Amino acid sequence: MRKALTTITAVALLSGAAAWTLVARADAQGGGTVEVTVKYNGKPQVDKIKVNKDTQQCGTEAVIEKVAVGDNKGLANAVVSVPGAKGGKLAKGVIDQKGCKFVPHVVVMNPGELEIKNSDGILHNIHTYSTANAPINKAQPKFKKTMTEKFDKPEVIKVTCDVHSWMLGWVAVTPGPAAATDENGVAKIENVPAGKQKIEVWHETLGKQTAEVDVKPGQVTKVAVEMKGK
Ligand SMILES: [Cu+2]
Repeated sequence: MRKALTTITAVALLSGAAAWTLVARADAQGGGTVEVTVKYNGKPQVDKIKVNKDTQQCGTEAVIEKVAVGDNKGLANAVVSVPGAKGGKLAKGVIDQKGCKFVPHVVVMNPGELEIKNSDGILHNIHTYSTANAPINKAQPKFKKTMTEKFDKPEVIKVTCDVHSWMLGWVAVTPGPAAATDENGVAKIENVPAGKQKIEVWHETLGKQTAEVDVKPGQVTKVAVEMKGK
């Protein structure tokens, strides 16, 4: 009896491994990576306000980057997505409240759970301005290190804190592959279906722009997008 069980387990393990190999191959053949460089020729827009609350964690000045421009005119914090592609495989969304800022400034996730951290160890109150998903207005006391909320519907959600008026973040819930640009304006979107695809770029201050790209399976296709000023 014991021997039979062992055999069944071994067969189950083997077939599991075979299925995994097939899936991995389908990915490599079916999709490619798109490296998008988003540029902006205009000036950075940065607001600075004095802080006189929780200064030990927040500091005495809050810097609000409405348009963050890095080296070579690269635009940070833009969301780059593929509206025509479904079935995203992005990592679980995580946002932290650290130094009385939302980190990262823009979270990109597929529909599902968002982990909300409180590294500051002070009272924050997360407030979302969503329409497709149920809005959240919830205190996160200093002892509560993590909360989890669900965002099942695709939309870009503005996030603020009712305790610290300057805190601002964004959660982009997208059904397919997507990414946010880094400080140099570069975003790598993985698992993009091969063929002609429309790429959409969204920025909180500069709005939307689109580009066309021909995705080659298993390869990195580069595309540059320039955002127009508002
Ligand atoms: Cu706060």
